[in-house]
Amino acid sequence: MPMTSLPAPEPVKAPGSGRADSGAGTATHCPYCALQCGMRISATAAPGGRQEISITPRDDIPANAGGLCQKGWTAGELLTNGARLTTPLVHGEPATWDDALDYIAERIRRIQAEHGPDAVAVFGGGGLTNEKAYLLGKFARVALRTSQIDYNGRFCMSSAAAASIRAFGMDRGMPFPITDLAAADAVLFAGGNVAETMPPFVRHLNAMRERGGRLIVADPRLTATAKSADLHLQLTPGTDLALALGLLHIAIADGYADEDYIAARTTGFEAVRTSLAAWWPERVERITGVPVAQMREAVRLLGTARRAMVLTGRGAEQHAKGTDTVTAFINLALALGLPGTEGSGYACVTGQGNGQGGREHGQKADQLPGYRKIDDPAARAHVAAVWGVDPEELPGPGRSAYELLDALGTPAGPKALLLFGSNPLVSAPRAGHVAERIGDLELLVVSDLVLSETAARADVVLPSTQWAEESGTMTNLEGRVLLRRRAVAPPSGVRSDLAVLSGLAGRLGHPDGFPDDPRAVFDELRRASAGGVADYSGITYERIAAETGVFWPCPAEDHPGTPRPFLDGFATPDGRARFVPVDHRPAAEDIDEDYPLYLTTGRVLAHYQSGAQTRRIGPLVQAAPEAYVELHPDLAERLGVTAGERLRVVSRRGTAEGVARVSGAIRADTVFMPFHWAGRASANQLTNAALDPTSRMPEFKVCAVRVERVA
Ligand SMILES: Nc1nc2c(c(=O)[nH]1)N[C@H]1C(S)=C(S)[C@@H](COP(=O)(O)OP(=O)(O)OC[C@H]3O[C@@H](n4cnc5c(=O)[nH]c(N)nc54)[C@H](O)[C@@H]3O)O[C@H]1N2
Ligand SMILES: Nc1nc2c(c(=O)[nH]1)N[C@H]1C(S)=C(S)[C@@H](COP(=O)(O)OP(=O)(O)OC[C@H]3O[C@@H](n4cnc5c(=O)[nH]c(N)nc54)[C@H](O)[C@@H]3O)O[C@H]1N2
Ligand code: SF4
Ligand SMILES: [Mo]
Repeated sequence: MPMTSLPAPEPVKAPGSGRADSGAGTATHCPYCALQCGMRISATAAPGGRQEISITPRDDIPANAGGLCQKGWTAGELLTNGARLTTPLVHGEPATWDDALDYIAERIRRIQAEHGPDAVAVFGGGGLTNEKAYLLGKFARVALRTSQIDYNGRFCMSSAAAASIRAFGMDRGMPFPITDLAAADAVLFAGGNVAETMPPFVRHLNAMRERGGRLIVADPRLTATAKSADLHLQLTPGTDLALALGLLHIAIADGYADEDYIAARTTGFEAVRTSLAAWWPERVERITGVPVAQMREAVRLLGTARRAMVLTGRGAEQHAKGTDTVTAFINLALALGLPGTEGSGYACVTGQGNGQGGREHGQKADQLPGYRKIDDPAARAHVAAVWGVDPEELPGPGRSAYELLDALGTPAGPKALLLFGSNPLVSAPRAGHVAERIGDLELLVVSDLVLSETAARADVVLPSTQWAEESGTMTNLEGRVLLRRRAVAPPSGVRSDLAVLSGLAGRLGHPDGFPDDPRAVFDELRRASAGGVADYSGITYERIAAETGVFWPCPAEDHPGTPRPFLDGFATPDGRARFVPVDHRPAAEDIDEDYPLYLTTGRVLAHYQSGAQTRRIGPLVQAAPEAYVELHPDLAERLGVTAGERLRVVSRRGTAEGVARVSGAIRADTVFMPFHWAGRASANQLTNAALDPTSRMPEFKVCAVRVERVA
C-alpha cells in the first residue's frame, strides 16, 4: 500500500459516547460474546416474588452503539429462569456450602497425597471475568501447586494468538478500535460470520460499505455475512493457508507489495517471497476451488485501497494448521503495509465474552499474569513476589486443553478436575472420547449456573453467580477493559467463583491471598500484570466507568491507554514485524471413499456455544429448536434426501443426527453442522482432535464424514 498522508480515521469513541449515558437501570455488559455490547438492566418486582428484568442497549459503548442481538435482548431470562442452580450438590444430593467445600478439599488432599500435586487439574473459560481468570491461575499454582491448568480459549483463538505473537511480539486480537473499520476502503474477512456471531459488528462493516469500501469474505458457505460482501471466495474447508499464499503471490507479482513499509517496518520478507514461488494462482485454484480471477480481484481491492484490513475468524483458525494459516494472512497484510498503519491492520476477531482478557492473566497452561511466560525466570520472580511465594515453588507449564482432557483418569494423568465456565462434554472435539476420560476421574467438580451436560456428570456441583449478579472486568475484542457491574441481587444459595476459590484455598491452608471481592482481586491483578505485555496497572474501576473502557497496555494511572499499540513500532525486540515463511498442507483427515464429504461446524445466531445457557431460553429455542445438517441440493439429490428429514452424519469418531437443511449456499462437497446441541445431536461426536503443533488448537473446522438417511 503506498505511504501517503491520510486524513485521520474515525475517532476512537463512537458518536454518542461524549454524552453521559443516562438511561434507566444499571449500566453493564452482555453475558455472551466478545463484542461485550453495553446494556442497561433494570429489575422490578413482579407478582409471586419474581423479578421482571428489562434490558436496553447503551449507546455509549462503540462496539454496539445502541444495538444488541437477539441473545442480548433475551439475556434477562438467564436471571429469572427456573433452570438456575441454587444449592450445591454432592453426588446429586443437596448439600450445604460448608459440607460441599469441606468434601472437595478433603478429596483434593487425599488425591494429591497419593499421586502428587499434578493429579488435580483445573479447567477455566474465556467467559470468566479477568478477576476470576487471574484468581483461578493463582489458585492452581499457589493453593494446588499444580501445573495442570488450561481453558477453553485454547479451542477459540489460540492459533491467532500464537501467530500474532510470532509476527508482532504481542497478541492484542484487534490492535485498533473497532470503529476504525468504518473508515477502511477494503476488508478481507477469512472465516468469520459476524452477521450471526456478533450482529452489531455488521454496523461497522456497513458503515464502511456505505462510504464505498469493499468487503471480501472467504467462507465455504454463502453466509449472511458473505451475502453482504462484494466478493465471496467460497473455498474448500481447510484450504485458507493455500488461499493466503496465493493472494500474496499475486500481490507481489502485480506490484502491490509496499516496499518502503517492508524495508522500514519488517524483517524476513525475502524468505517469504522465495517460499511463494511454488504457489502460482492456478495451483491455488485447484486446491481451494477459488477461481484465479476472484483471487486477483480480491488482491486488487486490497492493494489499491488507501486503508485496508485483514481479519480472521474461527473458520480460518480452528485447524491443525491454524497458526500457519493466520501467519500467512499476516504475511499478506504485512506485504501490503497494513499492520501498525493508521486506519489499516490485521485483527483476529476474538469470540468469547472475555476471550481477550481470559488469555492474559494466567489460566493458560504456559502463562503467568500480564501475558507473561511461565518458563521465563524474570516473569516467575515478579509474579512470585506479588503472590508472596518462592519462585522455585511455582510449577512449570502444563498440558494444553485437549491434551489435558485426553489425559484425565489415565495412569499418568490428573485424577481430579475442577471446572469453571466451560461445558466440554458438548464443546470439546471428539466429545465421545472426552466423556470417557471424564468418566474415569476420581473427582469432578463443576461450578456453573445451570446443570450443564458436564455438570450433570460431576461429583460436586457448585451453583455460581453470573454476570449481572456480580461485578468484574471484561476485556472486549478490541482490548478495551470494561466494567461489568452488578445489576441485580443473586438468588440466595449461590456464590461467586471468587468465593469458591477463596473458600477452597482457605481449606487447603491458604487463608490469605484469595479475596472474594472483585475489586481487591483486580488491584492485585494490576500489580501482577505491571511491566508485562498486557499491563493493566494503570486501569481502575473508576477510570473504566468514566472513560467507557481503557485499552491495555496502560502502565500508569495517568497513562491514556493504548488503542493502537503498533503505530510507533511492534512489540518485538527490534520493533519490526516478522515475516515468517509457512507452507500449505492438507487437512489432518482428508476425504476418501468411505468418508467422502467435508464436515465443517460453527454457530447460529440464536445459540451460544455449548448451548448450556441459550437452550434454556424460550425465544431462542423457538428461533432455533434443533440441530441441523446443511447440504447442497445436488448432494441432497444424490443421496435422495428431502429437506426436513432426519440425517445421520458419520465420522471415524462417532455419529450425530440433525434435520436436513437443503441450501444452495454451501459447497456441494461439504456439510455444515452447528455445535450447540448435545447427545445425539452433538457435532463434536464427529470432530477431529488433531492439534496445531504450536497453538494446540483442534481441527474443529474440517474432518471427513458420510451422510446417511435415518430410515
Ligand atoms: N450466535 C453466536 N455468537 C457467538 C458465539 C456463539 O456460540 N453463538 N460464540 C462466540 C465465540 S466464542 C466465537 S469464537 C465467535 C466465532 O465467530 P465466527 O468465527 O464468526 O463463527 P463460526 O460460525 O465458528 O465460524 C465462522 C465461519 O467459518 C466458516 N468456515 C468453516 N470452515 C471454514 C474454513 O475452512 N475456512 C474458512 N475461511 N471458513 C470456514 C463457517 O462456514 C462459518 O460461517 O462467535 C462468538 N459469537
Ligand atoms: N465443533 C465445534 N466445537 C467448538 C467450536 C466450533 O466452532 N466447532 N468452537 C469452540 C470455541 S471457539 C469455544 S469458545 C468453545 C466454547 O465452548 P464451552 O467452553 O463449552 O463454552 P460455553 O458453552 O460458553 O460454556 C460455558 C459454561 O459455563 C457456564 N458459565 C457461564 N458464565 C459462568 C461463570 O461466570 N462462572 C461459571 N462457573 N460458569 C459460567 C455456562 O452456563 C456454561 O455451562 O467451543 C469450542 N467448540
Ligand atoms: S453481539 Fe454478543 S455481546 Fe452483543 S448482544 Fe449479541 S451476544 Fe451480546
Ligand atoms: Mo470461541
